[in-house]
Amino acid sequence: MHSRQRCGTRSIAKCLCHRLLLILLCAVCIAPGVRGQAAGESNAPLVKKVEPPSWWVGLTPDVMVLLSGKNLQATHAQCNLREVVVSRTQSSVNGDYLFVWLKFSPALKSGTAVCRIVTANGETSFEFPIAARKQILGRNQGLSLDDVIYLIMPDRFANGDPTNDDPPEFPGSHDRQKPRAYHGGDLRGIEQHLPYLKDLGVTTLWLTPIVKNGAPDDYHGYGAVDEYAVEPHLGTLQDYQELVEAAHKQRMKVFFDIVPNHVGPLHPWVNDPPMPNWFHGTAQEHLSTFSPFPAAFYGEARKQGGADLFELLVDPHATPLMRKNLTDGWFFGKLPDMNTENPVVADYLIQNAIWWAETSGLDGYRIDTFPYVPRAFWAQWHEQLRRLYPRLSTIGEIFHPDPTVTSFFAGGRKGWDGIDTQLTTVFDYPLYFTLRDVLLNQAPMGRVTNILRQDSLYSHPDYLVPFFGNHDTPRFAGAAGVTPEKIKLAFAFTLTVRGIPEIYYGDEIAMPGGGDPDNRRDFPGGWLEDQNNAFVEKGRTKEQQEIFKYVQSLLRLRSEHEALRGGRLWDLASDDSAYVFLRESDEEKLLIAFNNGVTEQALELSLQDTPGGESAEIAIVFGNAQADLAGRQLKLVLPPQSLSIFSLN
Ligand SMILES: [Ca+2]
Ligand SMILES: [Ca+2]
Repeated sequence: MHSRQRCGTRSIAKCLCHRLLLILLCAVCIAPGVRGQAAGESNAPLVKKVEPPSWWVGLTPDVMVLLSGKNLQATHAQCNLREVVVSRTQSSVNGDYLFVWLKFSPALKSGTAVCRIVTANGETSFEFPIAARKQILGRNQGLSLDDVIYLIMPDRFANGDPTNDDPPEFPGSHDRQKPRAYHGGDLRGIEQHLPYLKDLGVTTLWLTPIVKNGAPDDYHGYGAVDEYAVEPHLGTLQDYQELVEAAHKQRMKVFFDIVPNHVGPLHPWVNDPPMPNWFHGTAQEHLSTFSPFPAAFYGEARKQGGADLFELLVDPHATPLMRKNLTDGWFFGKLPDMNTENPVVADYLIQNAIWWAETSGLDGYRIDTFPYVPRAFWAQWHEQLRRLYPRLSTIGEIFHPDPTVTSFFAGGRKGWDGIDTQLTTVFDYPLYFTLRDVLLNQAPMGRVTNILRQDSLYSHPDYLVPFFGNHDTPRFAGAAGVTPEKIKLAFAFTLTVRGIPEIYYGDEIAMPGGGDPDNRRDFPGGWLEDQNNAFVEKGRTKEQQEIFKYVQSLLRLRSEHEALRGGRLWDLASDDSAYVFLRESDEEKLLIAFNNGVTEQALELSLQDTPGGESAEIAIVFGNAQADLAGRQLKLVLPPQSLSIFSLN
């Protein structure tokens, strides 16, 4: 009665309806059979993603598969192939992830394993293709001293496939007028222009990351949301495989830009990690690479009594507390930092690198934000990769001007922490900073020798990668007061000094621009609608052709002269504007003379007690300098702003 009263008279019909509904619902809830079915539908296990998506026969004795989905609290897992045994499983508490460790028996043959996952609420399965390894000559080659690296940002180089410009899942992300939107360049565009790159004389392509990103302004590739998929704007996995194969056919190599330190802010793991300690911290609470310690870069803080962040990383007296912000902090406070101390995370990242190497045949990795990952991980990562790919090379990004910092991360020797990172080599950022100071800010030319003398800090200084520009630095040609002569000097030095040089796409045609993103303009001619096509001579302006020809000539010279590639470097003379050095191989001795000054310079030097001491003749090989050798006395006249190369016989 009370309830009738509460129902009131006006809405009595509605009230009764509610009651009826409640009774019906209760009946459904109480009936035991119905309960199971109703709950079973929403609790049924579901696999949405399998990482890695495939594997190979005879590659490793086991593999860890990460399944993403729903309700994956497995009570049992089994595959249909006898040679594929589930050794253990582990699900996340919420059931969104299941790790499945698979063990392969030696009798395993290629095929697709179908693995069944049983939970308290049902069952599901996933397919795991296991292929035979491709035994093709020229896969996973690694760097040699003969190489010249060319850095490409694929979105900005050439549009080989307009159909992928605006993928359905990223509507409106393509707009060439916006500097931070996708512009349409892709993997096919690179493949189509391999003949141009071959003709220029480079041997090795480094592409900025090609994995799938998540934001409309992630054209640069550094915001991964899927470590196993190719970014749809750039093409497909098949496009990447074909590019590597086509490059190998042209006797070129391909380097993959890998980012084990972090994923993009939109990665599904950020709000739902596979394990509670998958990242260093959580989306809500984490350290930032912005350290609370004195934070000026490039040695400035040291002068003020503090230390900069990278210096703390290499300092045996810095406490772990001081280092933690850099190794465990989220990059820029926003990029989720992988917890590589968690062995499951380490395995995930190592398998990811193996998968890309095996699936594509790539020749090496450029490793992003190298110092931000604890060194013990790098040792482990390299060890496992090299066991499978002994020749694979790695180049680490250590963005710092001090060789005592950069060399600490290069492999080949143990640091004070007892760790050898096994990194093949590093980009020569110290030489980059110095060269820019010399060419753009009137620093003495001789300062480069102050960097080069510190080659003693490296196990393999001949593998260092000199460069004067990349996607993170303002365009050299865009700097104030830069002339074609300056651009030529930048190339001349980078292509004749020791090491394996890197050229940033477009610098060979003096592409202008400022800082990011203006340093990432589209290569002219990469798009059908472009008015000028700098990929061909007749489409280049006079200045573009002048620089292109110069770079091409130097690269040809480099390919013809072993001394320019791997030859030992000997300093002969240096001052404010000049630098004269030898490159010596078993075959030949080349004398290289720079004049950064705006006036002609005459130099006189003795070859006594130098590797050129026994030479009787000097002959010009490149450039317009004059030389006169009388006994062991050498007189040089160097034209303003010039490079000249002589051979000593
Ligand atoms: Ca495209
Ligand atoms: Ca880190």
